Amino acid sequence: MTKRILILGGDGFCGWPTALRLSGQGFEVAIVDNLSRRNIDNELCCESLTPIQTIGKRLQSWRDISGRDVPFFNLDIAAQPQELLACINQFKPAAIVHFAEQRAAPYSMKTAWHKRYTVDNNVSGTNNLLAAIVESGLDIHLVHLGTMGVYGYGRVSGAAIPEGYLPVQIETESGWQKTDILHPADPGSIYHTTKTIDQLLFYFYNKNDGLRITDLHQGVVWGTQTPETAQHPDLINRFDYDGDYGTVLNRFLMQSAIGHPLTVYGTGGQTRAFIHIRDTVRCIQLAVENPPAAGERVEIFNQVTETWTVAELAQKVARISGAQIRHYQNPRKEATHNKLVVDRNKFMGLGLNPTTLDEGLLDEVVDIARRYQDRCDVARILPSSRWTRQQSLDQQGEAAPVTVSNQATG
Ligand code: NAD
Ligand code: USQ
Repeated sequence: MTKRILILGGDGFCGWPTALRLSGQGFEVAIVDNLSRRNIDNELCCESLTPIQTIGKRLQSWRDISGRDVPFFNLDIAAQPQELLACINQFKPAAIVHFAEQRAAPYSMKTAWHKRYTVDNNVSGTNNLLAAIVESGLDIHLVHLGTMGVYGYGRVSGAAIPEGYLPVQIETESGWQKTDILHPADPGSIYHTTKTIDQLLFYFYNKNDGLRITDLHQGVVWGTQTPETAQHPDLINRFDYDGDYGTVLNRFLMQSAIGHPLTVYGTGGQTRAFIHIRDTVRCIQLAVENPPAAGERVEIFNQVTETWTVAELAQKVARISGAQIRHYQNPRKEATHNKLVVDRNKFMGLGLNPTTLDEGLLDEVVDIARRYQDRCDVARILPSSRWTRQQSLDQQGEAAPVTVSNQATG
């Protein structure tokens, strides 16, 4: 029998290409989404740089092109637990991929309301899902999209971040005992904090109910299209570029296409982990195809392919496009410089062949950012959320540029 997979958050940036990939690979896929991300576009008065179609049009076009049907359930997993359970009981998935959370760190720090919304939505959604899986009595493998931000970004400089568990030795009455603990959490925003709470929920439901769970600690995703979304304009993936939802590399690519200076926050010495959207969908397929055995602890993978400083990214984009680099006062509270070494052997061991920055970069600039540059609202580019009350008072109005250069200073 074909494996059934329910994709929660399947209308989003990572969820949509994943749904198409798995459907195209012969899995029976259904999508759950409450379209909240599209409502947030309305709230922020900003749209995807790419002209994304309604979910109905997307699914109709996919049916026409592939001959495959993907049912859609419009429901809020944080607010409609009974409907979520009914959906699981009706579709009877072998695996559920959980993307359905508010995922922007700046949006989560905007106001007290945004902090409450992010915690309520993400933590309740994950708990409702876990409770529903238990209540269904079905043997379902849960694959969740976590974040590298649960670890902080290299608290012990130069020490590799392990895949979830840290081996430690604890002194006991009878000597030193070895054990594994979850790597200490060190979130840098309310959004990242919700992912650290998710981890504890997974730990508990795995221990108590024996749920089979894979948590994928993913880095910043860049790029837009996958082979499936590129098949027809109606299938195009979303491309966020605004100060809240746009992530750093896609923002730089878009900025270079429209002649805006690259917006480096602070020194640019922040090192982060990155992965192309094509590798995101491959990793999720690998995770779905390699579930932990019954009784095994929560499986944790680091879903990243390379690490760069923000300044290095800006320099790369400036070199290929001639863009100017501008340093702005950092709207966030984060280390000015950090080293980041990440253990990522598990996906490599399962056969992932990563897309690196240098291969894909030009294509993304030319094909997407330039093609849709007329849709960009320049007023949405600079950041509008601040991490602390003091920063809000100090950096009122537009983010102030602090230096301008043709080369980031790093
Ligand atoms: P996205 O906002 O584009 O997609 C999330 C989708 O979930 C949206 O379509 C939204 O409408 C839906 N959703 C949110 N809350 C919901 C709810 N309560 N009920 C039903 N649907 C709901 O985000 P994305 O970039 O696709 O990220 C997906 C997941 O991957 C997130 O959990 C995020 O934390 C994680 N992640 C993303 C990145 C990245 O760079 N984009 C990196 C690491 C991890
Ligand atoms: N940054 C800039 N200029 C910009 C935008 C960002 O210098 O114009 C800097 C930020 O200060 C930060 C770094 O770039 O140091 C990364 O910021 P980002 O917005 O690209 O990524 P982040 O806020 O960390 O969040 C994104 C996703 C989130 C995911 C996370 C993975 O939105 O869902 O969990 O990446 S990770 O960063 O590995 O935790």
